[in-house]
Amino acid sequence: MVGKRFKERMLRKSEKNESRLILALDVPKEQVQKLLEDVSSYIAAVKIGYPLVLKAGLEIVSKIKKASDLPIIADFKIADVPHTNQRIARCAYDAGADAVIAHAFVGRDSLDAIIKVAEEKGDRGVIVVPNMSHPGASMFIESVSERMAKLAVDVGATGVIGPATRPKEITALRSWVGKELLILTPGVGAQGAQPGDAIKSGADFEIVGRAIYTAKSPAKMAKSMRDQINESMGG
Ligand code: OMP
Repeated sequence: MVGKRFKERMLRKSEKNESRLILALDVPKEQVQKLLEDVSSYIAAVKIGYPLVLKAGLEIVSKIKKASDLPIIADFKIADVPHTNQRIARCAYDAGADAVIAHAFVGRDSLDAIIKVAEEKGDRGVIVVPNMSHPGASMFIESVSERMAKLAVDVGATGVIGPATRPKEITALRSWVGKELLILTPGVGAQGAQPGDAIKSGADFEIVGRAIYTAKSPAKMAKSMRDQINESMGG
């Protein structure tokens, strides 16, 4: 498995902040600093994707890296031919990302290319997408999610994305990927899942964006969601 170092970092941060929450930082760059100041002690990692990077530039990853010790997951949903995948992953890791998110549907060679870069860059993480949280996932992706989850294991990925919105599919996902791979689950809050439901079904972390960053007090909301998840785990 690639990315053991990234996985250990995430788990250490998770333990320190007693948190299974990942913040989806899909906000304008002007909001980043304050939001991170408010919620950093209640989360285990941040996920940075196109909504922020396409406006702020890739250097926002480096800036956040310098300003905070939270693990950074670059959510570029990488989905291209092998050599392009490799270049995208290299850009993300060079900017300071600890892990990248990549689509599985492009096939084994495209994922292998990313895993190779992750190894070269010092055991960074690769999170593969075998399923998604939105209703449209039922059109195509759900029907092949078992094969894609097993591909994630075969290529040596660090983890997979699972749909918090459909907890039964997380239980199935866990049975396909085994214990070692991390399962990160978006869909909590704005997309309808309750904090804790995905973890109870076998996930390791819950990804939350809008429910936290549009709240009147993001700090209170992050703390409350973190605590709800912990209570659901019996902690
Ligand atoms: P909220 O719906 O605002 O909590 O944000 C969820 C975050 O997770 C966004 O950054 C989405 O792009 C991302 N996401 C999903 O919502 N569903 C998926 O199936 C996969 C992802 C992802 O890979 O992070």
